Amino acid sequence: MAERTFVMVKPDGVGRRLAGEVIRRFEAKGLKLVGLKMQIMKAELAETHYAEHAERPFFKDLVGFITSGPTVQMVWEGNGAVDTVRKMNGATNCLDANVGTIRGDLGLSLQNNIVHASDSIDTAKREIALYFDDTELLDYPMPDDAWLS
Ligand code: FUP
Repeated sequence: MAERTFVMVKPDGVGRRLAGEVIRRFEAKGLKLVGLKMQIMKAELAETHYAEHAERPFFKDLVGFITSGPTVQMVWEGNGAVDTVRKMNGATNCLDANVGTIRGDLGLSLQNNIVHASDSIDTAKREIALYFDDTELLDYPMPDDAWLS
């Protein structure tokens, strides 16, 4: 199976009406959308998602922010999907992110940085399983698959 990664549009991204812009960029790149949903995250799920940061001083703020409004969860598939999406998102702090990236073009904040994406194939597996059942992930051909392989 082609590589998959987990992406989430955060409450600032939804609130600033940028969910479509985020999706547009990954579609235009040639990645394939295989899962999509939205939810206002509960604190327990947010704490599990960000468990690696549990001891960090910004953890409470981060959980407060990510549970503060609607978020969009997606799974994107394609060659090198994990690294490709991380590059397209840009550096964590929007002020450090290169122009041309989502964060570099669309944000000014460290915490409110529009989008999350898995940082490795193992993380992607863990994060996809946190938000999606297997039945919610679609396996289908795209007419342009041959051009993107
Ligand atoms: P990233 O992998 O780019 O999502 O970034 P991290 O996993 O390092 O951090 C997760 C989130 O915590 C970031 F998206 C923003 C937030 N954060 C802060 O609010 N303050 C910090 O000092 C570092 C990260």
